[in-house]
Amino acid sequence: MRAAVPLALFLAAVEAHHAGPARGEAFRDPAVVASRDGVLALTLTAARATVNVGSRPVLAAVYNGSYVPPTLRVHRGDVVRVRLVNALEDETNLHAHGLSVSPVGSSDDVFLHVPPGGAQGYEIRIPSSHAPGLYWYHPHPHGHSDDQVRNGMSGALIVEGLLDPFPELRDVTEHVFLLKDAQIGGGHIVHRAIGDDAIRTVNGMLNPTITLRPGETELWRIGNIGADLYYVLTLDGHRFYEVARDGYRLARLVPQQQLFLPPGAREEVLVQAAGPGSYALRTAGFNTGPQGNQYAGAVLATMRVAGAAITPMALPKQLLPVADLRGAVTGRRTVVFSETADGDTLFIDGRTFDPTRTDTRVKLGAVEEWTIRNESDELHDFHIHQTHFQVTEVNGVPQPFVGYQDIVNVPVRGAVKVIIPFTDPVIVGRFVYHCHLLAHEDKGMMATIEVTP
Ligand SMILES: [Cu+2]
Repeated sequence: MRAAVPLALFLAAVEAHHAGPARGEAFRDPAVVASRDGVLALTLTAARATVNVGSRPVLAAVYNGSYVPPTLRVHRGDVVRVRLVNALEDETNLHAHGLSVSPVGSSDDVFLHVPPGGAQGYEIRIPSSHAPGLYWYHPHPHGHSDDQVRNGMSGALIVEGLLDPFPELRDVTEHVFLLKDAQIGGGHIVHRAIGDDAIRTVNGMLNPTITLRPGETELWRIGNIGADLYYVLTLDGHRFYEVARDGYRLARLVPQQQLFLPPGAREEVLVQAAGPGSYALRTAGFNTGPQGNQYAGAVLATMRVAGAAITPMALPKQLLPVADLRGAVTGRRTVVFSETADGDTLFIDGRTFDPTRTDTRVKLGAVEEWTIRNESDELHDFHIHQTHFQVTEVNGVPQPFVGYQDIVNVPVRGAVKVIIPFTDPVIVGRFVYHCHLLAHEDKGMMATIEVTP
């Protein structure tokens, strides 16, 4: 489990939002660009444009003139060729969040910055052994990441094959739910304190209606691809059956009453519709701590169940085995998150980000246990590029092993332990780890790591 949310806080928020906004438009999945014959070729132009956010025209910095850019669908072994054109006034670049791919050259290299007016070709090779699931792409230029993602520069990337090993699930209808929050003033995206007056959208829509038949099973691929907000999801009258976290399939199906998605996290879940009726998909109000932010919940979408009933399919309990890394640890480190009293400067191990400094050196083949300590009075979430990890402890409490993830919440004045495999030769090179509240990352809470052969 990701660290739990206090139940009282959660229930209070649900109570406060029973009267959600009226039902909106019909749910739509984002547009798709799929690979063909092993190649996905695409130009992404970053520019200001008037886009549609919750049925309102808003001036925002976006990719290809859309608040929700295309979902990229690739197969294992494919190559992704993106030409990034920067028509913004600030530098930008492109990061493929969660992919275990090369961090060097023109692959997933966040040290590479594209100046205003410039362009850059990226070529990202997806290994044939890559984990299938939901990943995402977004800009990662230090100092501008928060601004650009807040504007809407983020989209989904799906590596096909998540349900392939399970014949009974292969024909399940799937939908992509991309969660973004927007602060809008005077017809454009504005920056207020994190969460203040933010509207919460799914695929750029306010409370869209998704329709299922009674008993129907669907795969919902949910990504928190906003910049700074936490989501705590519930679906009235239903449970979620968790298949994968952050693109990594779990060893078994995990029933969940709620899904906790810190900034950057993804959940892929099966939903099995109950009887006819209307059920709200909600996110609860949230408080990130005494030095953090507090924001309201919202109804994100409405599930309408109608039509001829289907006999609910039997869901598998076990998925496929996942290797438990606890016996494989070769070394240990501690990483400390802290910040100044005014919250304007944030540190990892007492230092702000410096791209020219190498903070951590690891030999390929190492499997390390990292203790991530939060010495501040607000939440942070830890993310490392190019690899996933296994969460083993939260505030000293051992966590049951069910799979991997690439985002973990770090409680206020608390600590988590994770085991990170640096074993895939494709990740050799320099990359980063950071807090995925992008406002924090931009204010210094990021560090560099080099994996050497
Ligand atoms: Cu943070």
